Amino acid sequence: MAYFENVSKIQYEGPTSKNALAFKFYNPEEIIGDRTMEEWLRFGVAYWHTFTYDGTDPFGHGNMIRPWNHLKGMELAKARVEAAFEFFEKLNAPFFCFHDVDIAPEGETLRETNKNLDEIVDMIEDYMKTSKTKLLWNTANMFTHPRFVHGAATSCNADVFAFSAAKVKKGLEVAKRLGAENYVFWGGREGYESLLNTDMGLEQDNLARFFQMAVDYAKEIGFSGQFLIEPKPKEPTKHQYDFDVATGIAFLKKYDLDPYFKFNIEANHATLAGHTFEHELRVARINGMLGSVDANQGDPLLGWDTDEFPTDLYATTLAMYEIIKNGGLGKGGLNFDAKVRRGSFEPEDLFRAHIAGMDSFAVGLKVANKLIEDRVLDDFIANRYRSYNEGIGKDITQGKADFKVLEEHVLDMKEFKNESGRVEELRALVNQYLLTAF
Ligand code: XUL
Ligand code: CO
Repeated sequence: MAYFENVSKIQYEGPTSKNALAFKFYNPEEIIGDRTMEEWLRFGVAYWHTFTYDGTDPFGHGNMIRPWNHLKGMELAKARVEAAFEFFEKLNAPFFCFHDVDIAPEGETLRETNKNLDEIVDMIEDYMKTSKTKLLWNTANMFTHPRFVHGAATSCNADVFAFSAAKVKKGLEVAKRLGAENYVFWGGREGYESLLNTDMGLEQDNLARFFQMAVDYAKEIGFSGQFLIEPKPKEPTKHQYDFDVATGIAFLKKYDLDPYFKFNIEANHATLAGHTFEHELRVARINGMLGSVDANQGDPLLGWDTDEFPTDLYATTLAMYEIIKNGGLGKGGLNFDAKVRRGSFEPEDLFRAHIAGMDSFAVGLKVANKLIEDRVLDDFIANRYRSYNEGIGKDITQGKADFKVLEEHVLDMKEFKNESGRVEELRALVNQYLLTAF
C-alpha cells in the first residue's frame, strides 16, 4: 500500500525547475571536492517530527493530515514503519533517526515496552535488508513520561536513574542490531528548575556515572557506533547541564569521558545558547569533537526551539564551511531535527520541507567548497596572524618566550601596527560567492 500516493521518486531537475517535488540543487552524484554530495551531506530523516508529530502545540490540538491517523497502538506503529520506508525511498534519504518511543508504544512496564519495541525493530530490520536507508542514530526518550519529571540520570529518585539506565541498555542493543552509526544522548530534563532544591554536584557526578556505564555496556556488547552528546541550554528545564559544546567538553574532561564522546550539534540549540550555529561547530571542530548535526533553524523573532527546516543559505554555507574543514562528518550526518509548520499539514508538505532543507544544504556545500578551494578566508586569516610566523611571535608559539622576554620586547615600543579586520569586506565576499556559485 502507498501512503504517499501523490508523490513519486524525487529527482534532481536543476536550479531552473519549477517542480515543487524535485531537487533544484541537491544532486546526490555530483562531485564536490573529493566526494559526492551524498557522501558529504549524509542526510537523515527524523522519525519523531516526520512520522509521529501530529501538529500539537501549547495552544492547539493535533491537525496534521496523515494517512495513518485512523490507526492506534501497534497497528499505528507498524503503519508508520511502512510509511517511513516508502518516504525514505521516494526522498532517496540515506539515513534516519529515532527515539525508542517514536517507533513503538509504551507498555505498563519496561518489559512490556521492550516487547513492543522488539516487534517493531524486527520489522525495521526486515525493511533495512532491502532498503538503502541506514540508521544514523537512535536514542532514548527520557523526558516525555511523568516519571522523568525531575530528570533521568540526574533525577533525585534512584529508581528513575535505574529505569533510565535500563532504557539506554535496550537502546544500545537496538543500535547494535540495526547497525546504527551513532548513539545520541540529548539531556532532555537533565538540568534544574531551581538551585534551592538541587544537589548539583551529585546530579553531575551521577550523569557522569551514567555515561561511563553506557560506555562500558557498549564495549561489552560490541557496539562500535560513535557516542554523541547533543548540547542544549534550556527547554524544557531552565538550565540544562549540557548547555553548549564548551560546557560539554569541560564536563567530559572532568570525568575523563572525552575519549568516548563527540557532539551532535543542533542549529536551534546553538542560537538558544546565544551562539551562532557556526560557533558551536567551530568549538567542536577545533577540539576534534564534531560528530554530527541536527540540521534545523530557529526563528529569531520567537527565540525558542522552533525546529524549522533549514532554509537560511548564509547559515548552511557557514555550517558546511566548518564541516568541510572538519574533513566531513565521519559517521555523523545532517539529521533534519525539524518539523513542518503547523499550517503545513498536508502529507506532501513532509516532502516539500525535506527538499527545501536538502537543497539549502547542497547550496551551502557548494558555496563553502568554493570559498575553501579559492582560499578566500584561509589566505586572509593566514595573513592576519602572520606576526606569529617570525620574530617574537614565533618565539611565543614555539614556547620560547616568557614574561621577561616579552616585557623587554615592548618596554620602549611606541607604536603598535594594527590592521583592519575588514569584516564587512569578507561578508560581502561570502555574498558574492553565494550569488555566483551556480
Ligand atoms: C530536542 C532535540 C531532540 C534530540 C534527540 O530539542 O533536539 O529531539 O535531537 O532527543
Ligand atoms: Co535535536
